[in-house]
Amino acid sequence: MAATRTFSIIKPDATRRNITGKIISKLEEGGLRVVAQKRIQMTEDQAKQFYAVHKERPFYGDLVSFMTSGPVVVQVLEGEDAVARNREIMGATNPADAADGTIRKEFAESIEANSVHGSDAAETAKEEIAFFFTEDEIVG
Ligand code: IDP
Ligand code: MG
Repeated sequence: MAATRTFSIIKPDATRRNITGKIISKLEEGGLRVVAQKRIQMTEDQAKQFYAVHKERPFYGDLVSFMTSGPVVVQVLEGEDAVARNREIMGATNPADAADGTIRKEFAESIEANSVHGSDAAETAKEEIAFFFTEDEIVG
């Protein structure tokens, strides 16, 4: 199967605890390759737009505050079946439900501060990558 791409964020709870390297190691050990990466401070507008799909959910406001509470690392990951592979390595949204060995099981603080974001489908991956990166910033 050909390599595909997905979009990933290392969230503020993880940058705050200086564990971005540990998280990237999990992704790499899981068979994914970082082909674009930058550390940014997300603006409120960016966070609102990025999570617009959740705007009716009760946690939306808190989520936007959390995602802008410190720097994040946005990245494009490449590998076989990258979207699903990344979701597998991340584990369930709620760390209490996440499988052993997953990033969220090992590192997440809570259902909100759960250390990583990963696209949920090929189409969203494409949109999310384009939201943060230009094609010439992606170097496979
Ligand atoms: P995902 O990140 O596993 O795809 P989504 O349902 O898309 O999960 O939710 C997006 C993000 O919103 C989660 O990663 C988490 O940070 C936050 N979130 C999801 N559900 C809750 C909740 O019930 N309370 C607080 N925050 C939540
Ligand atoms: Mg999601």
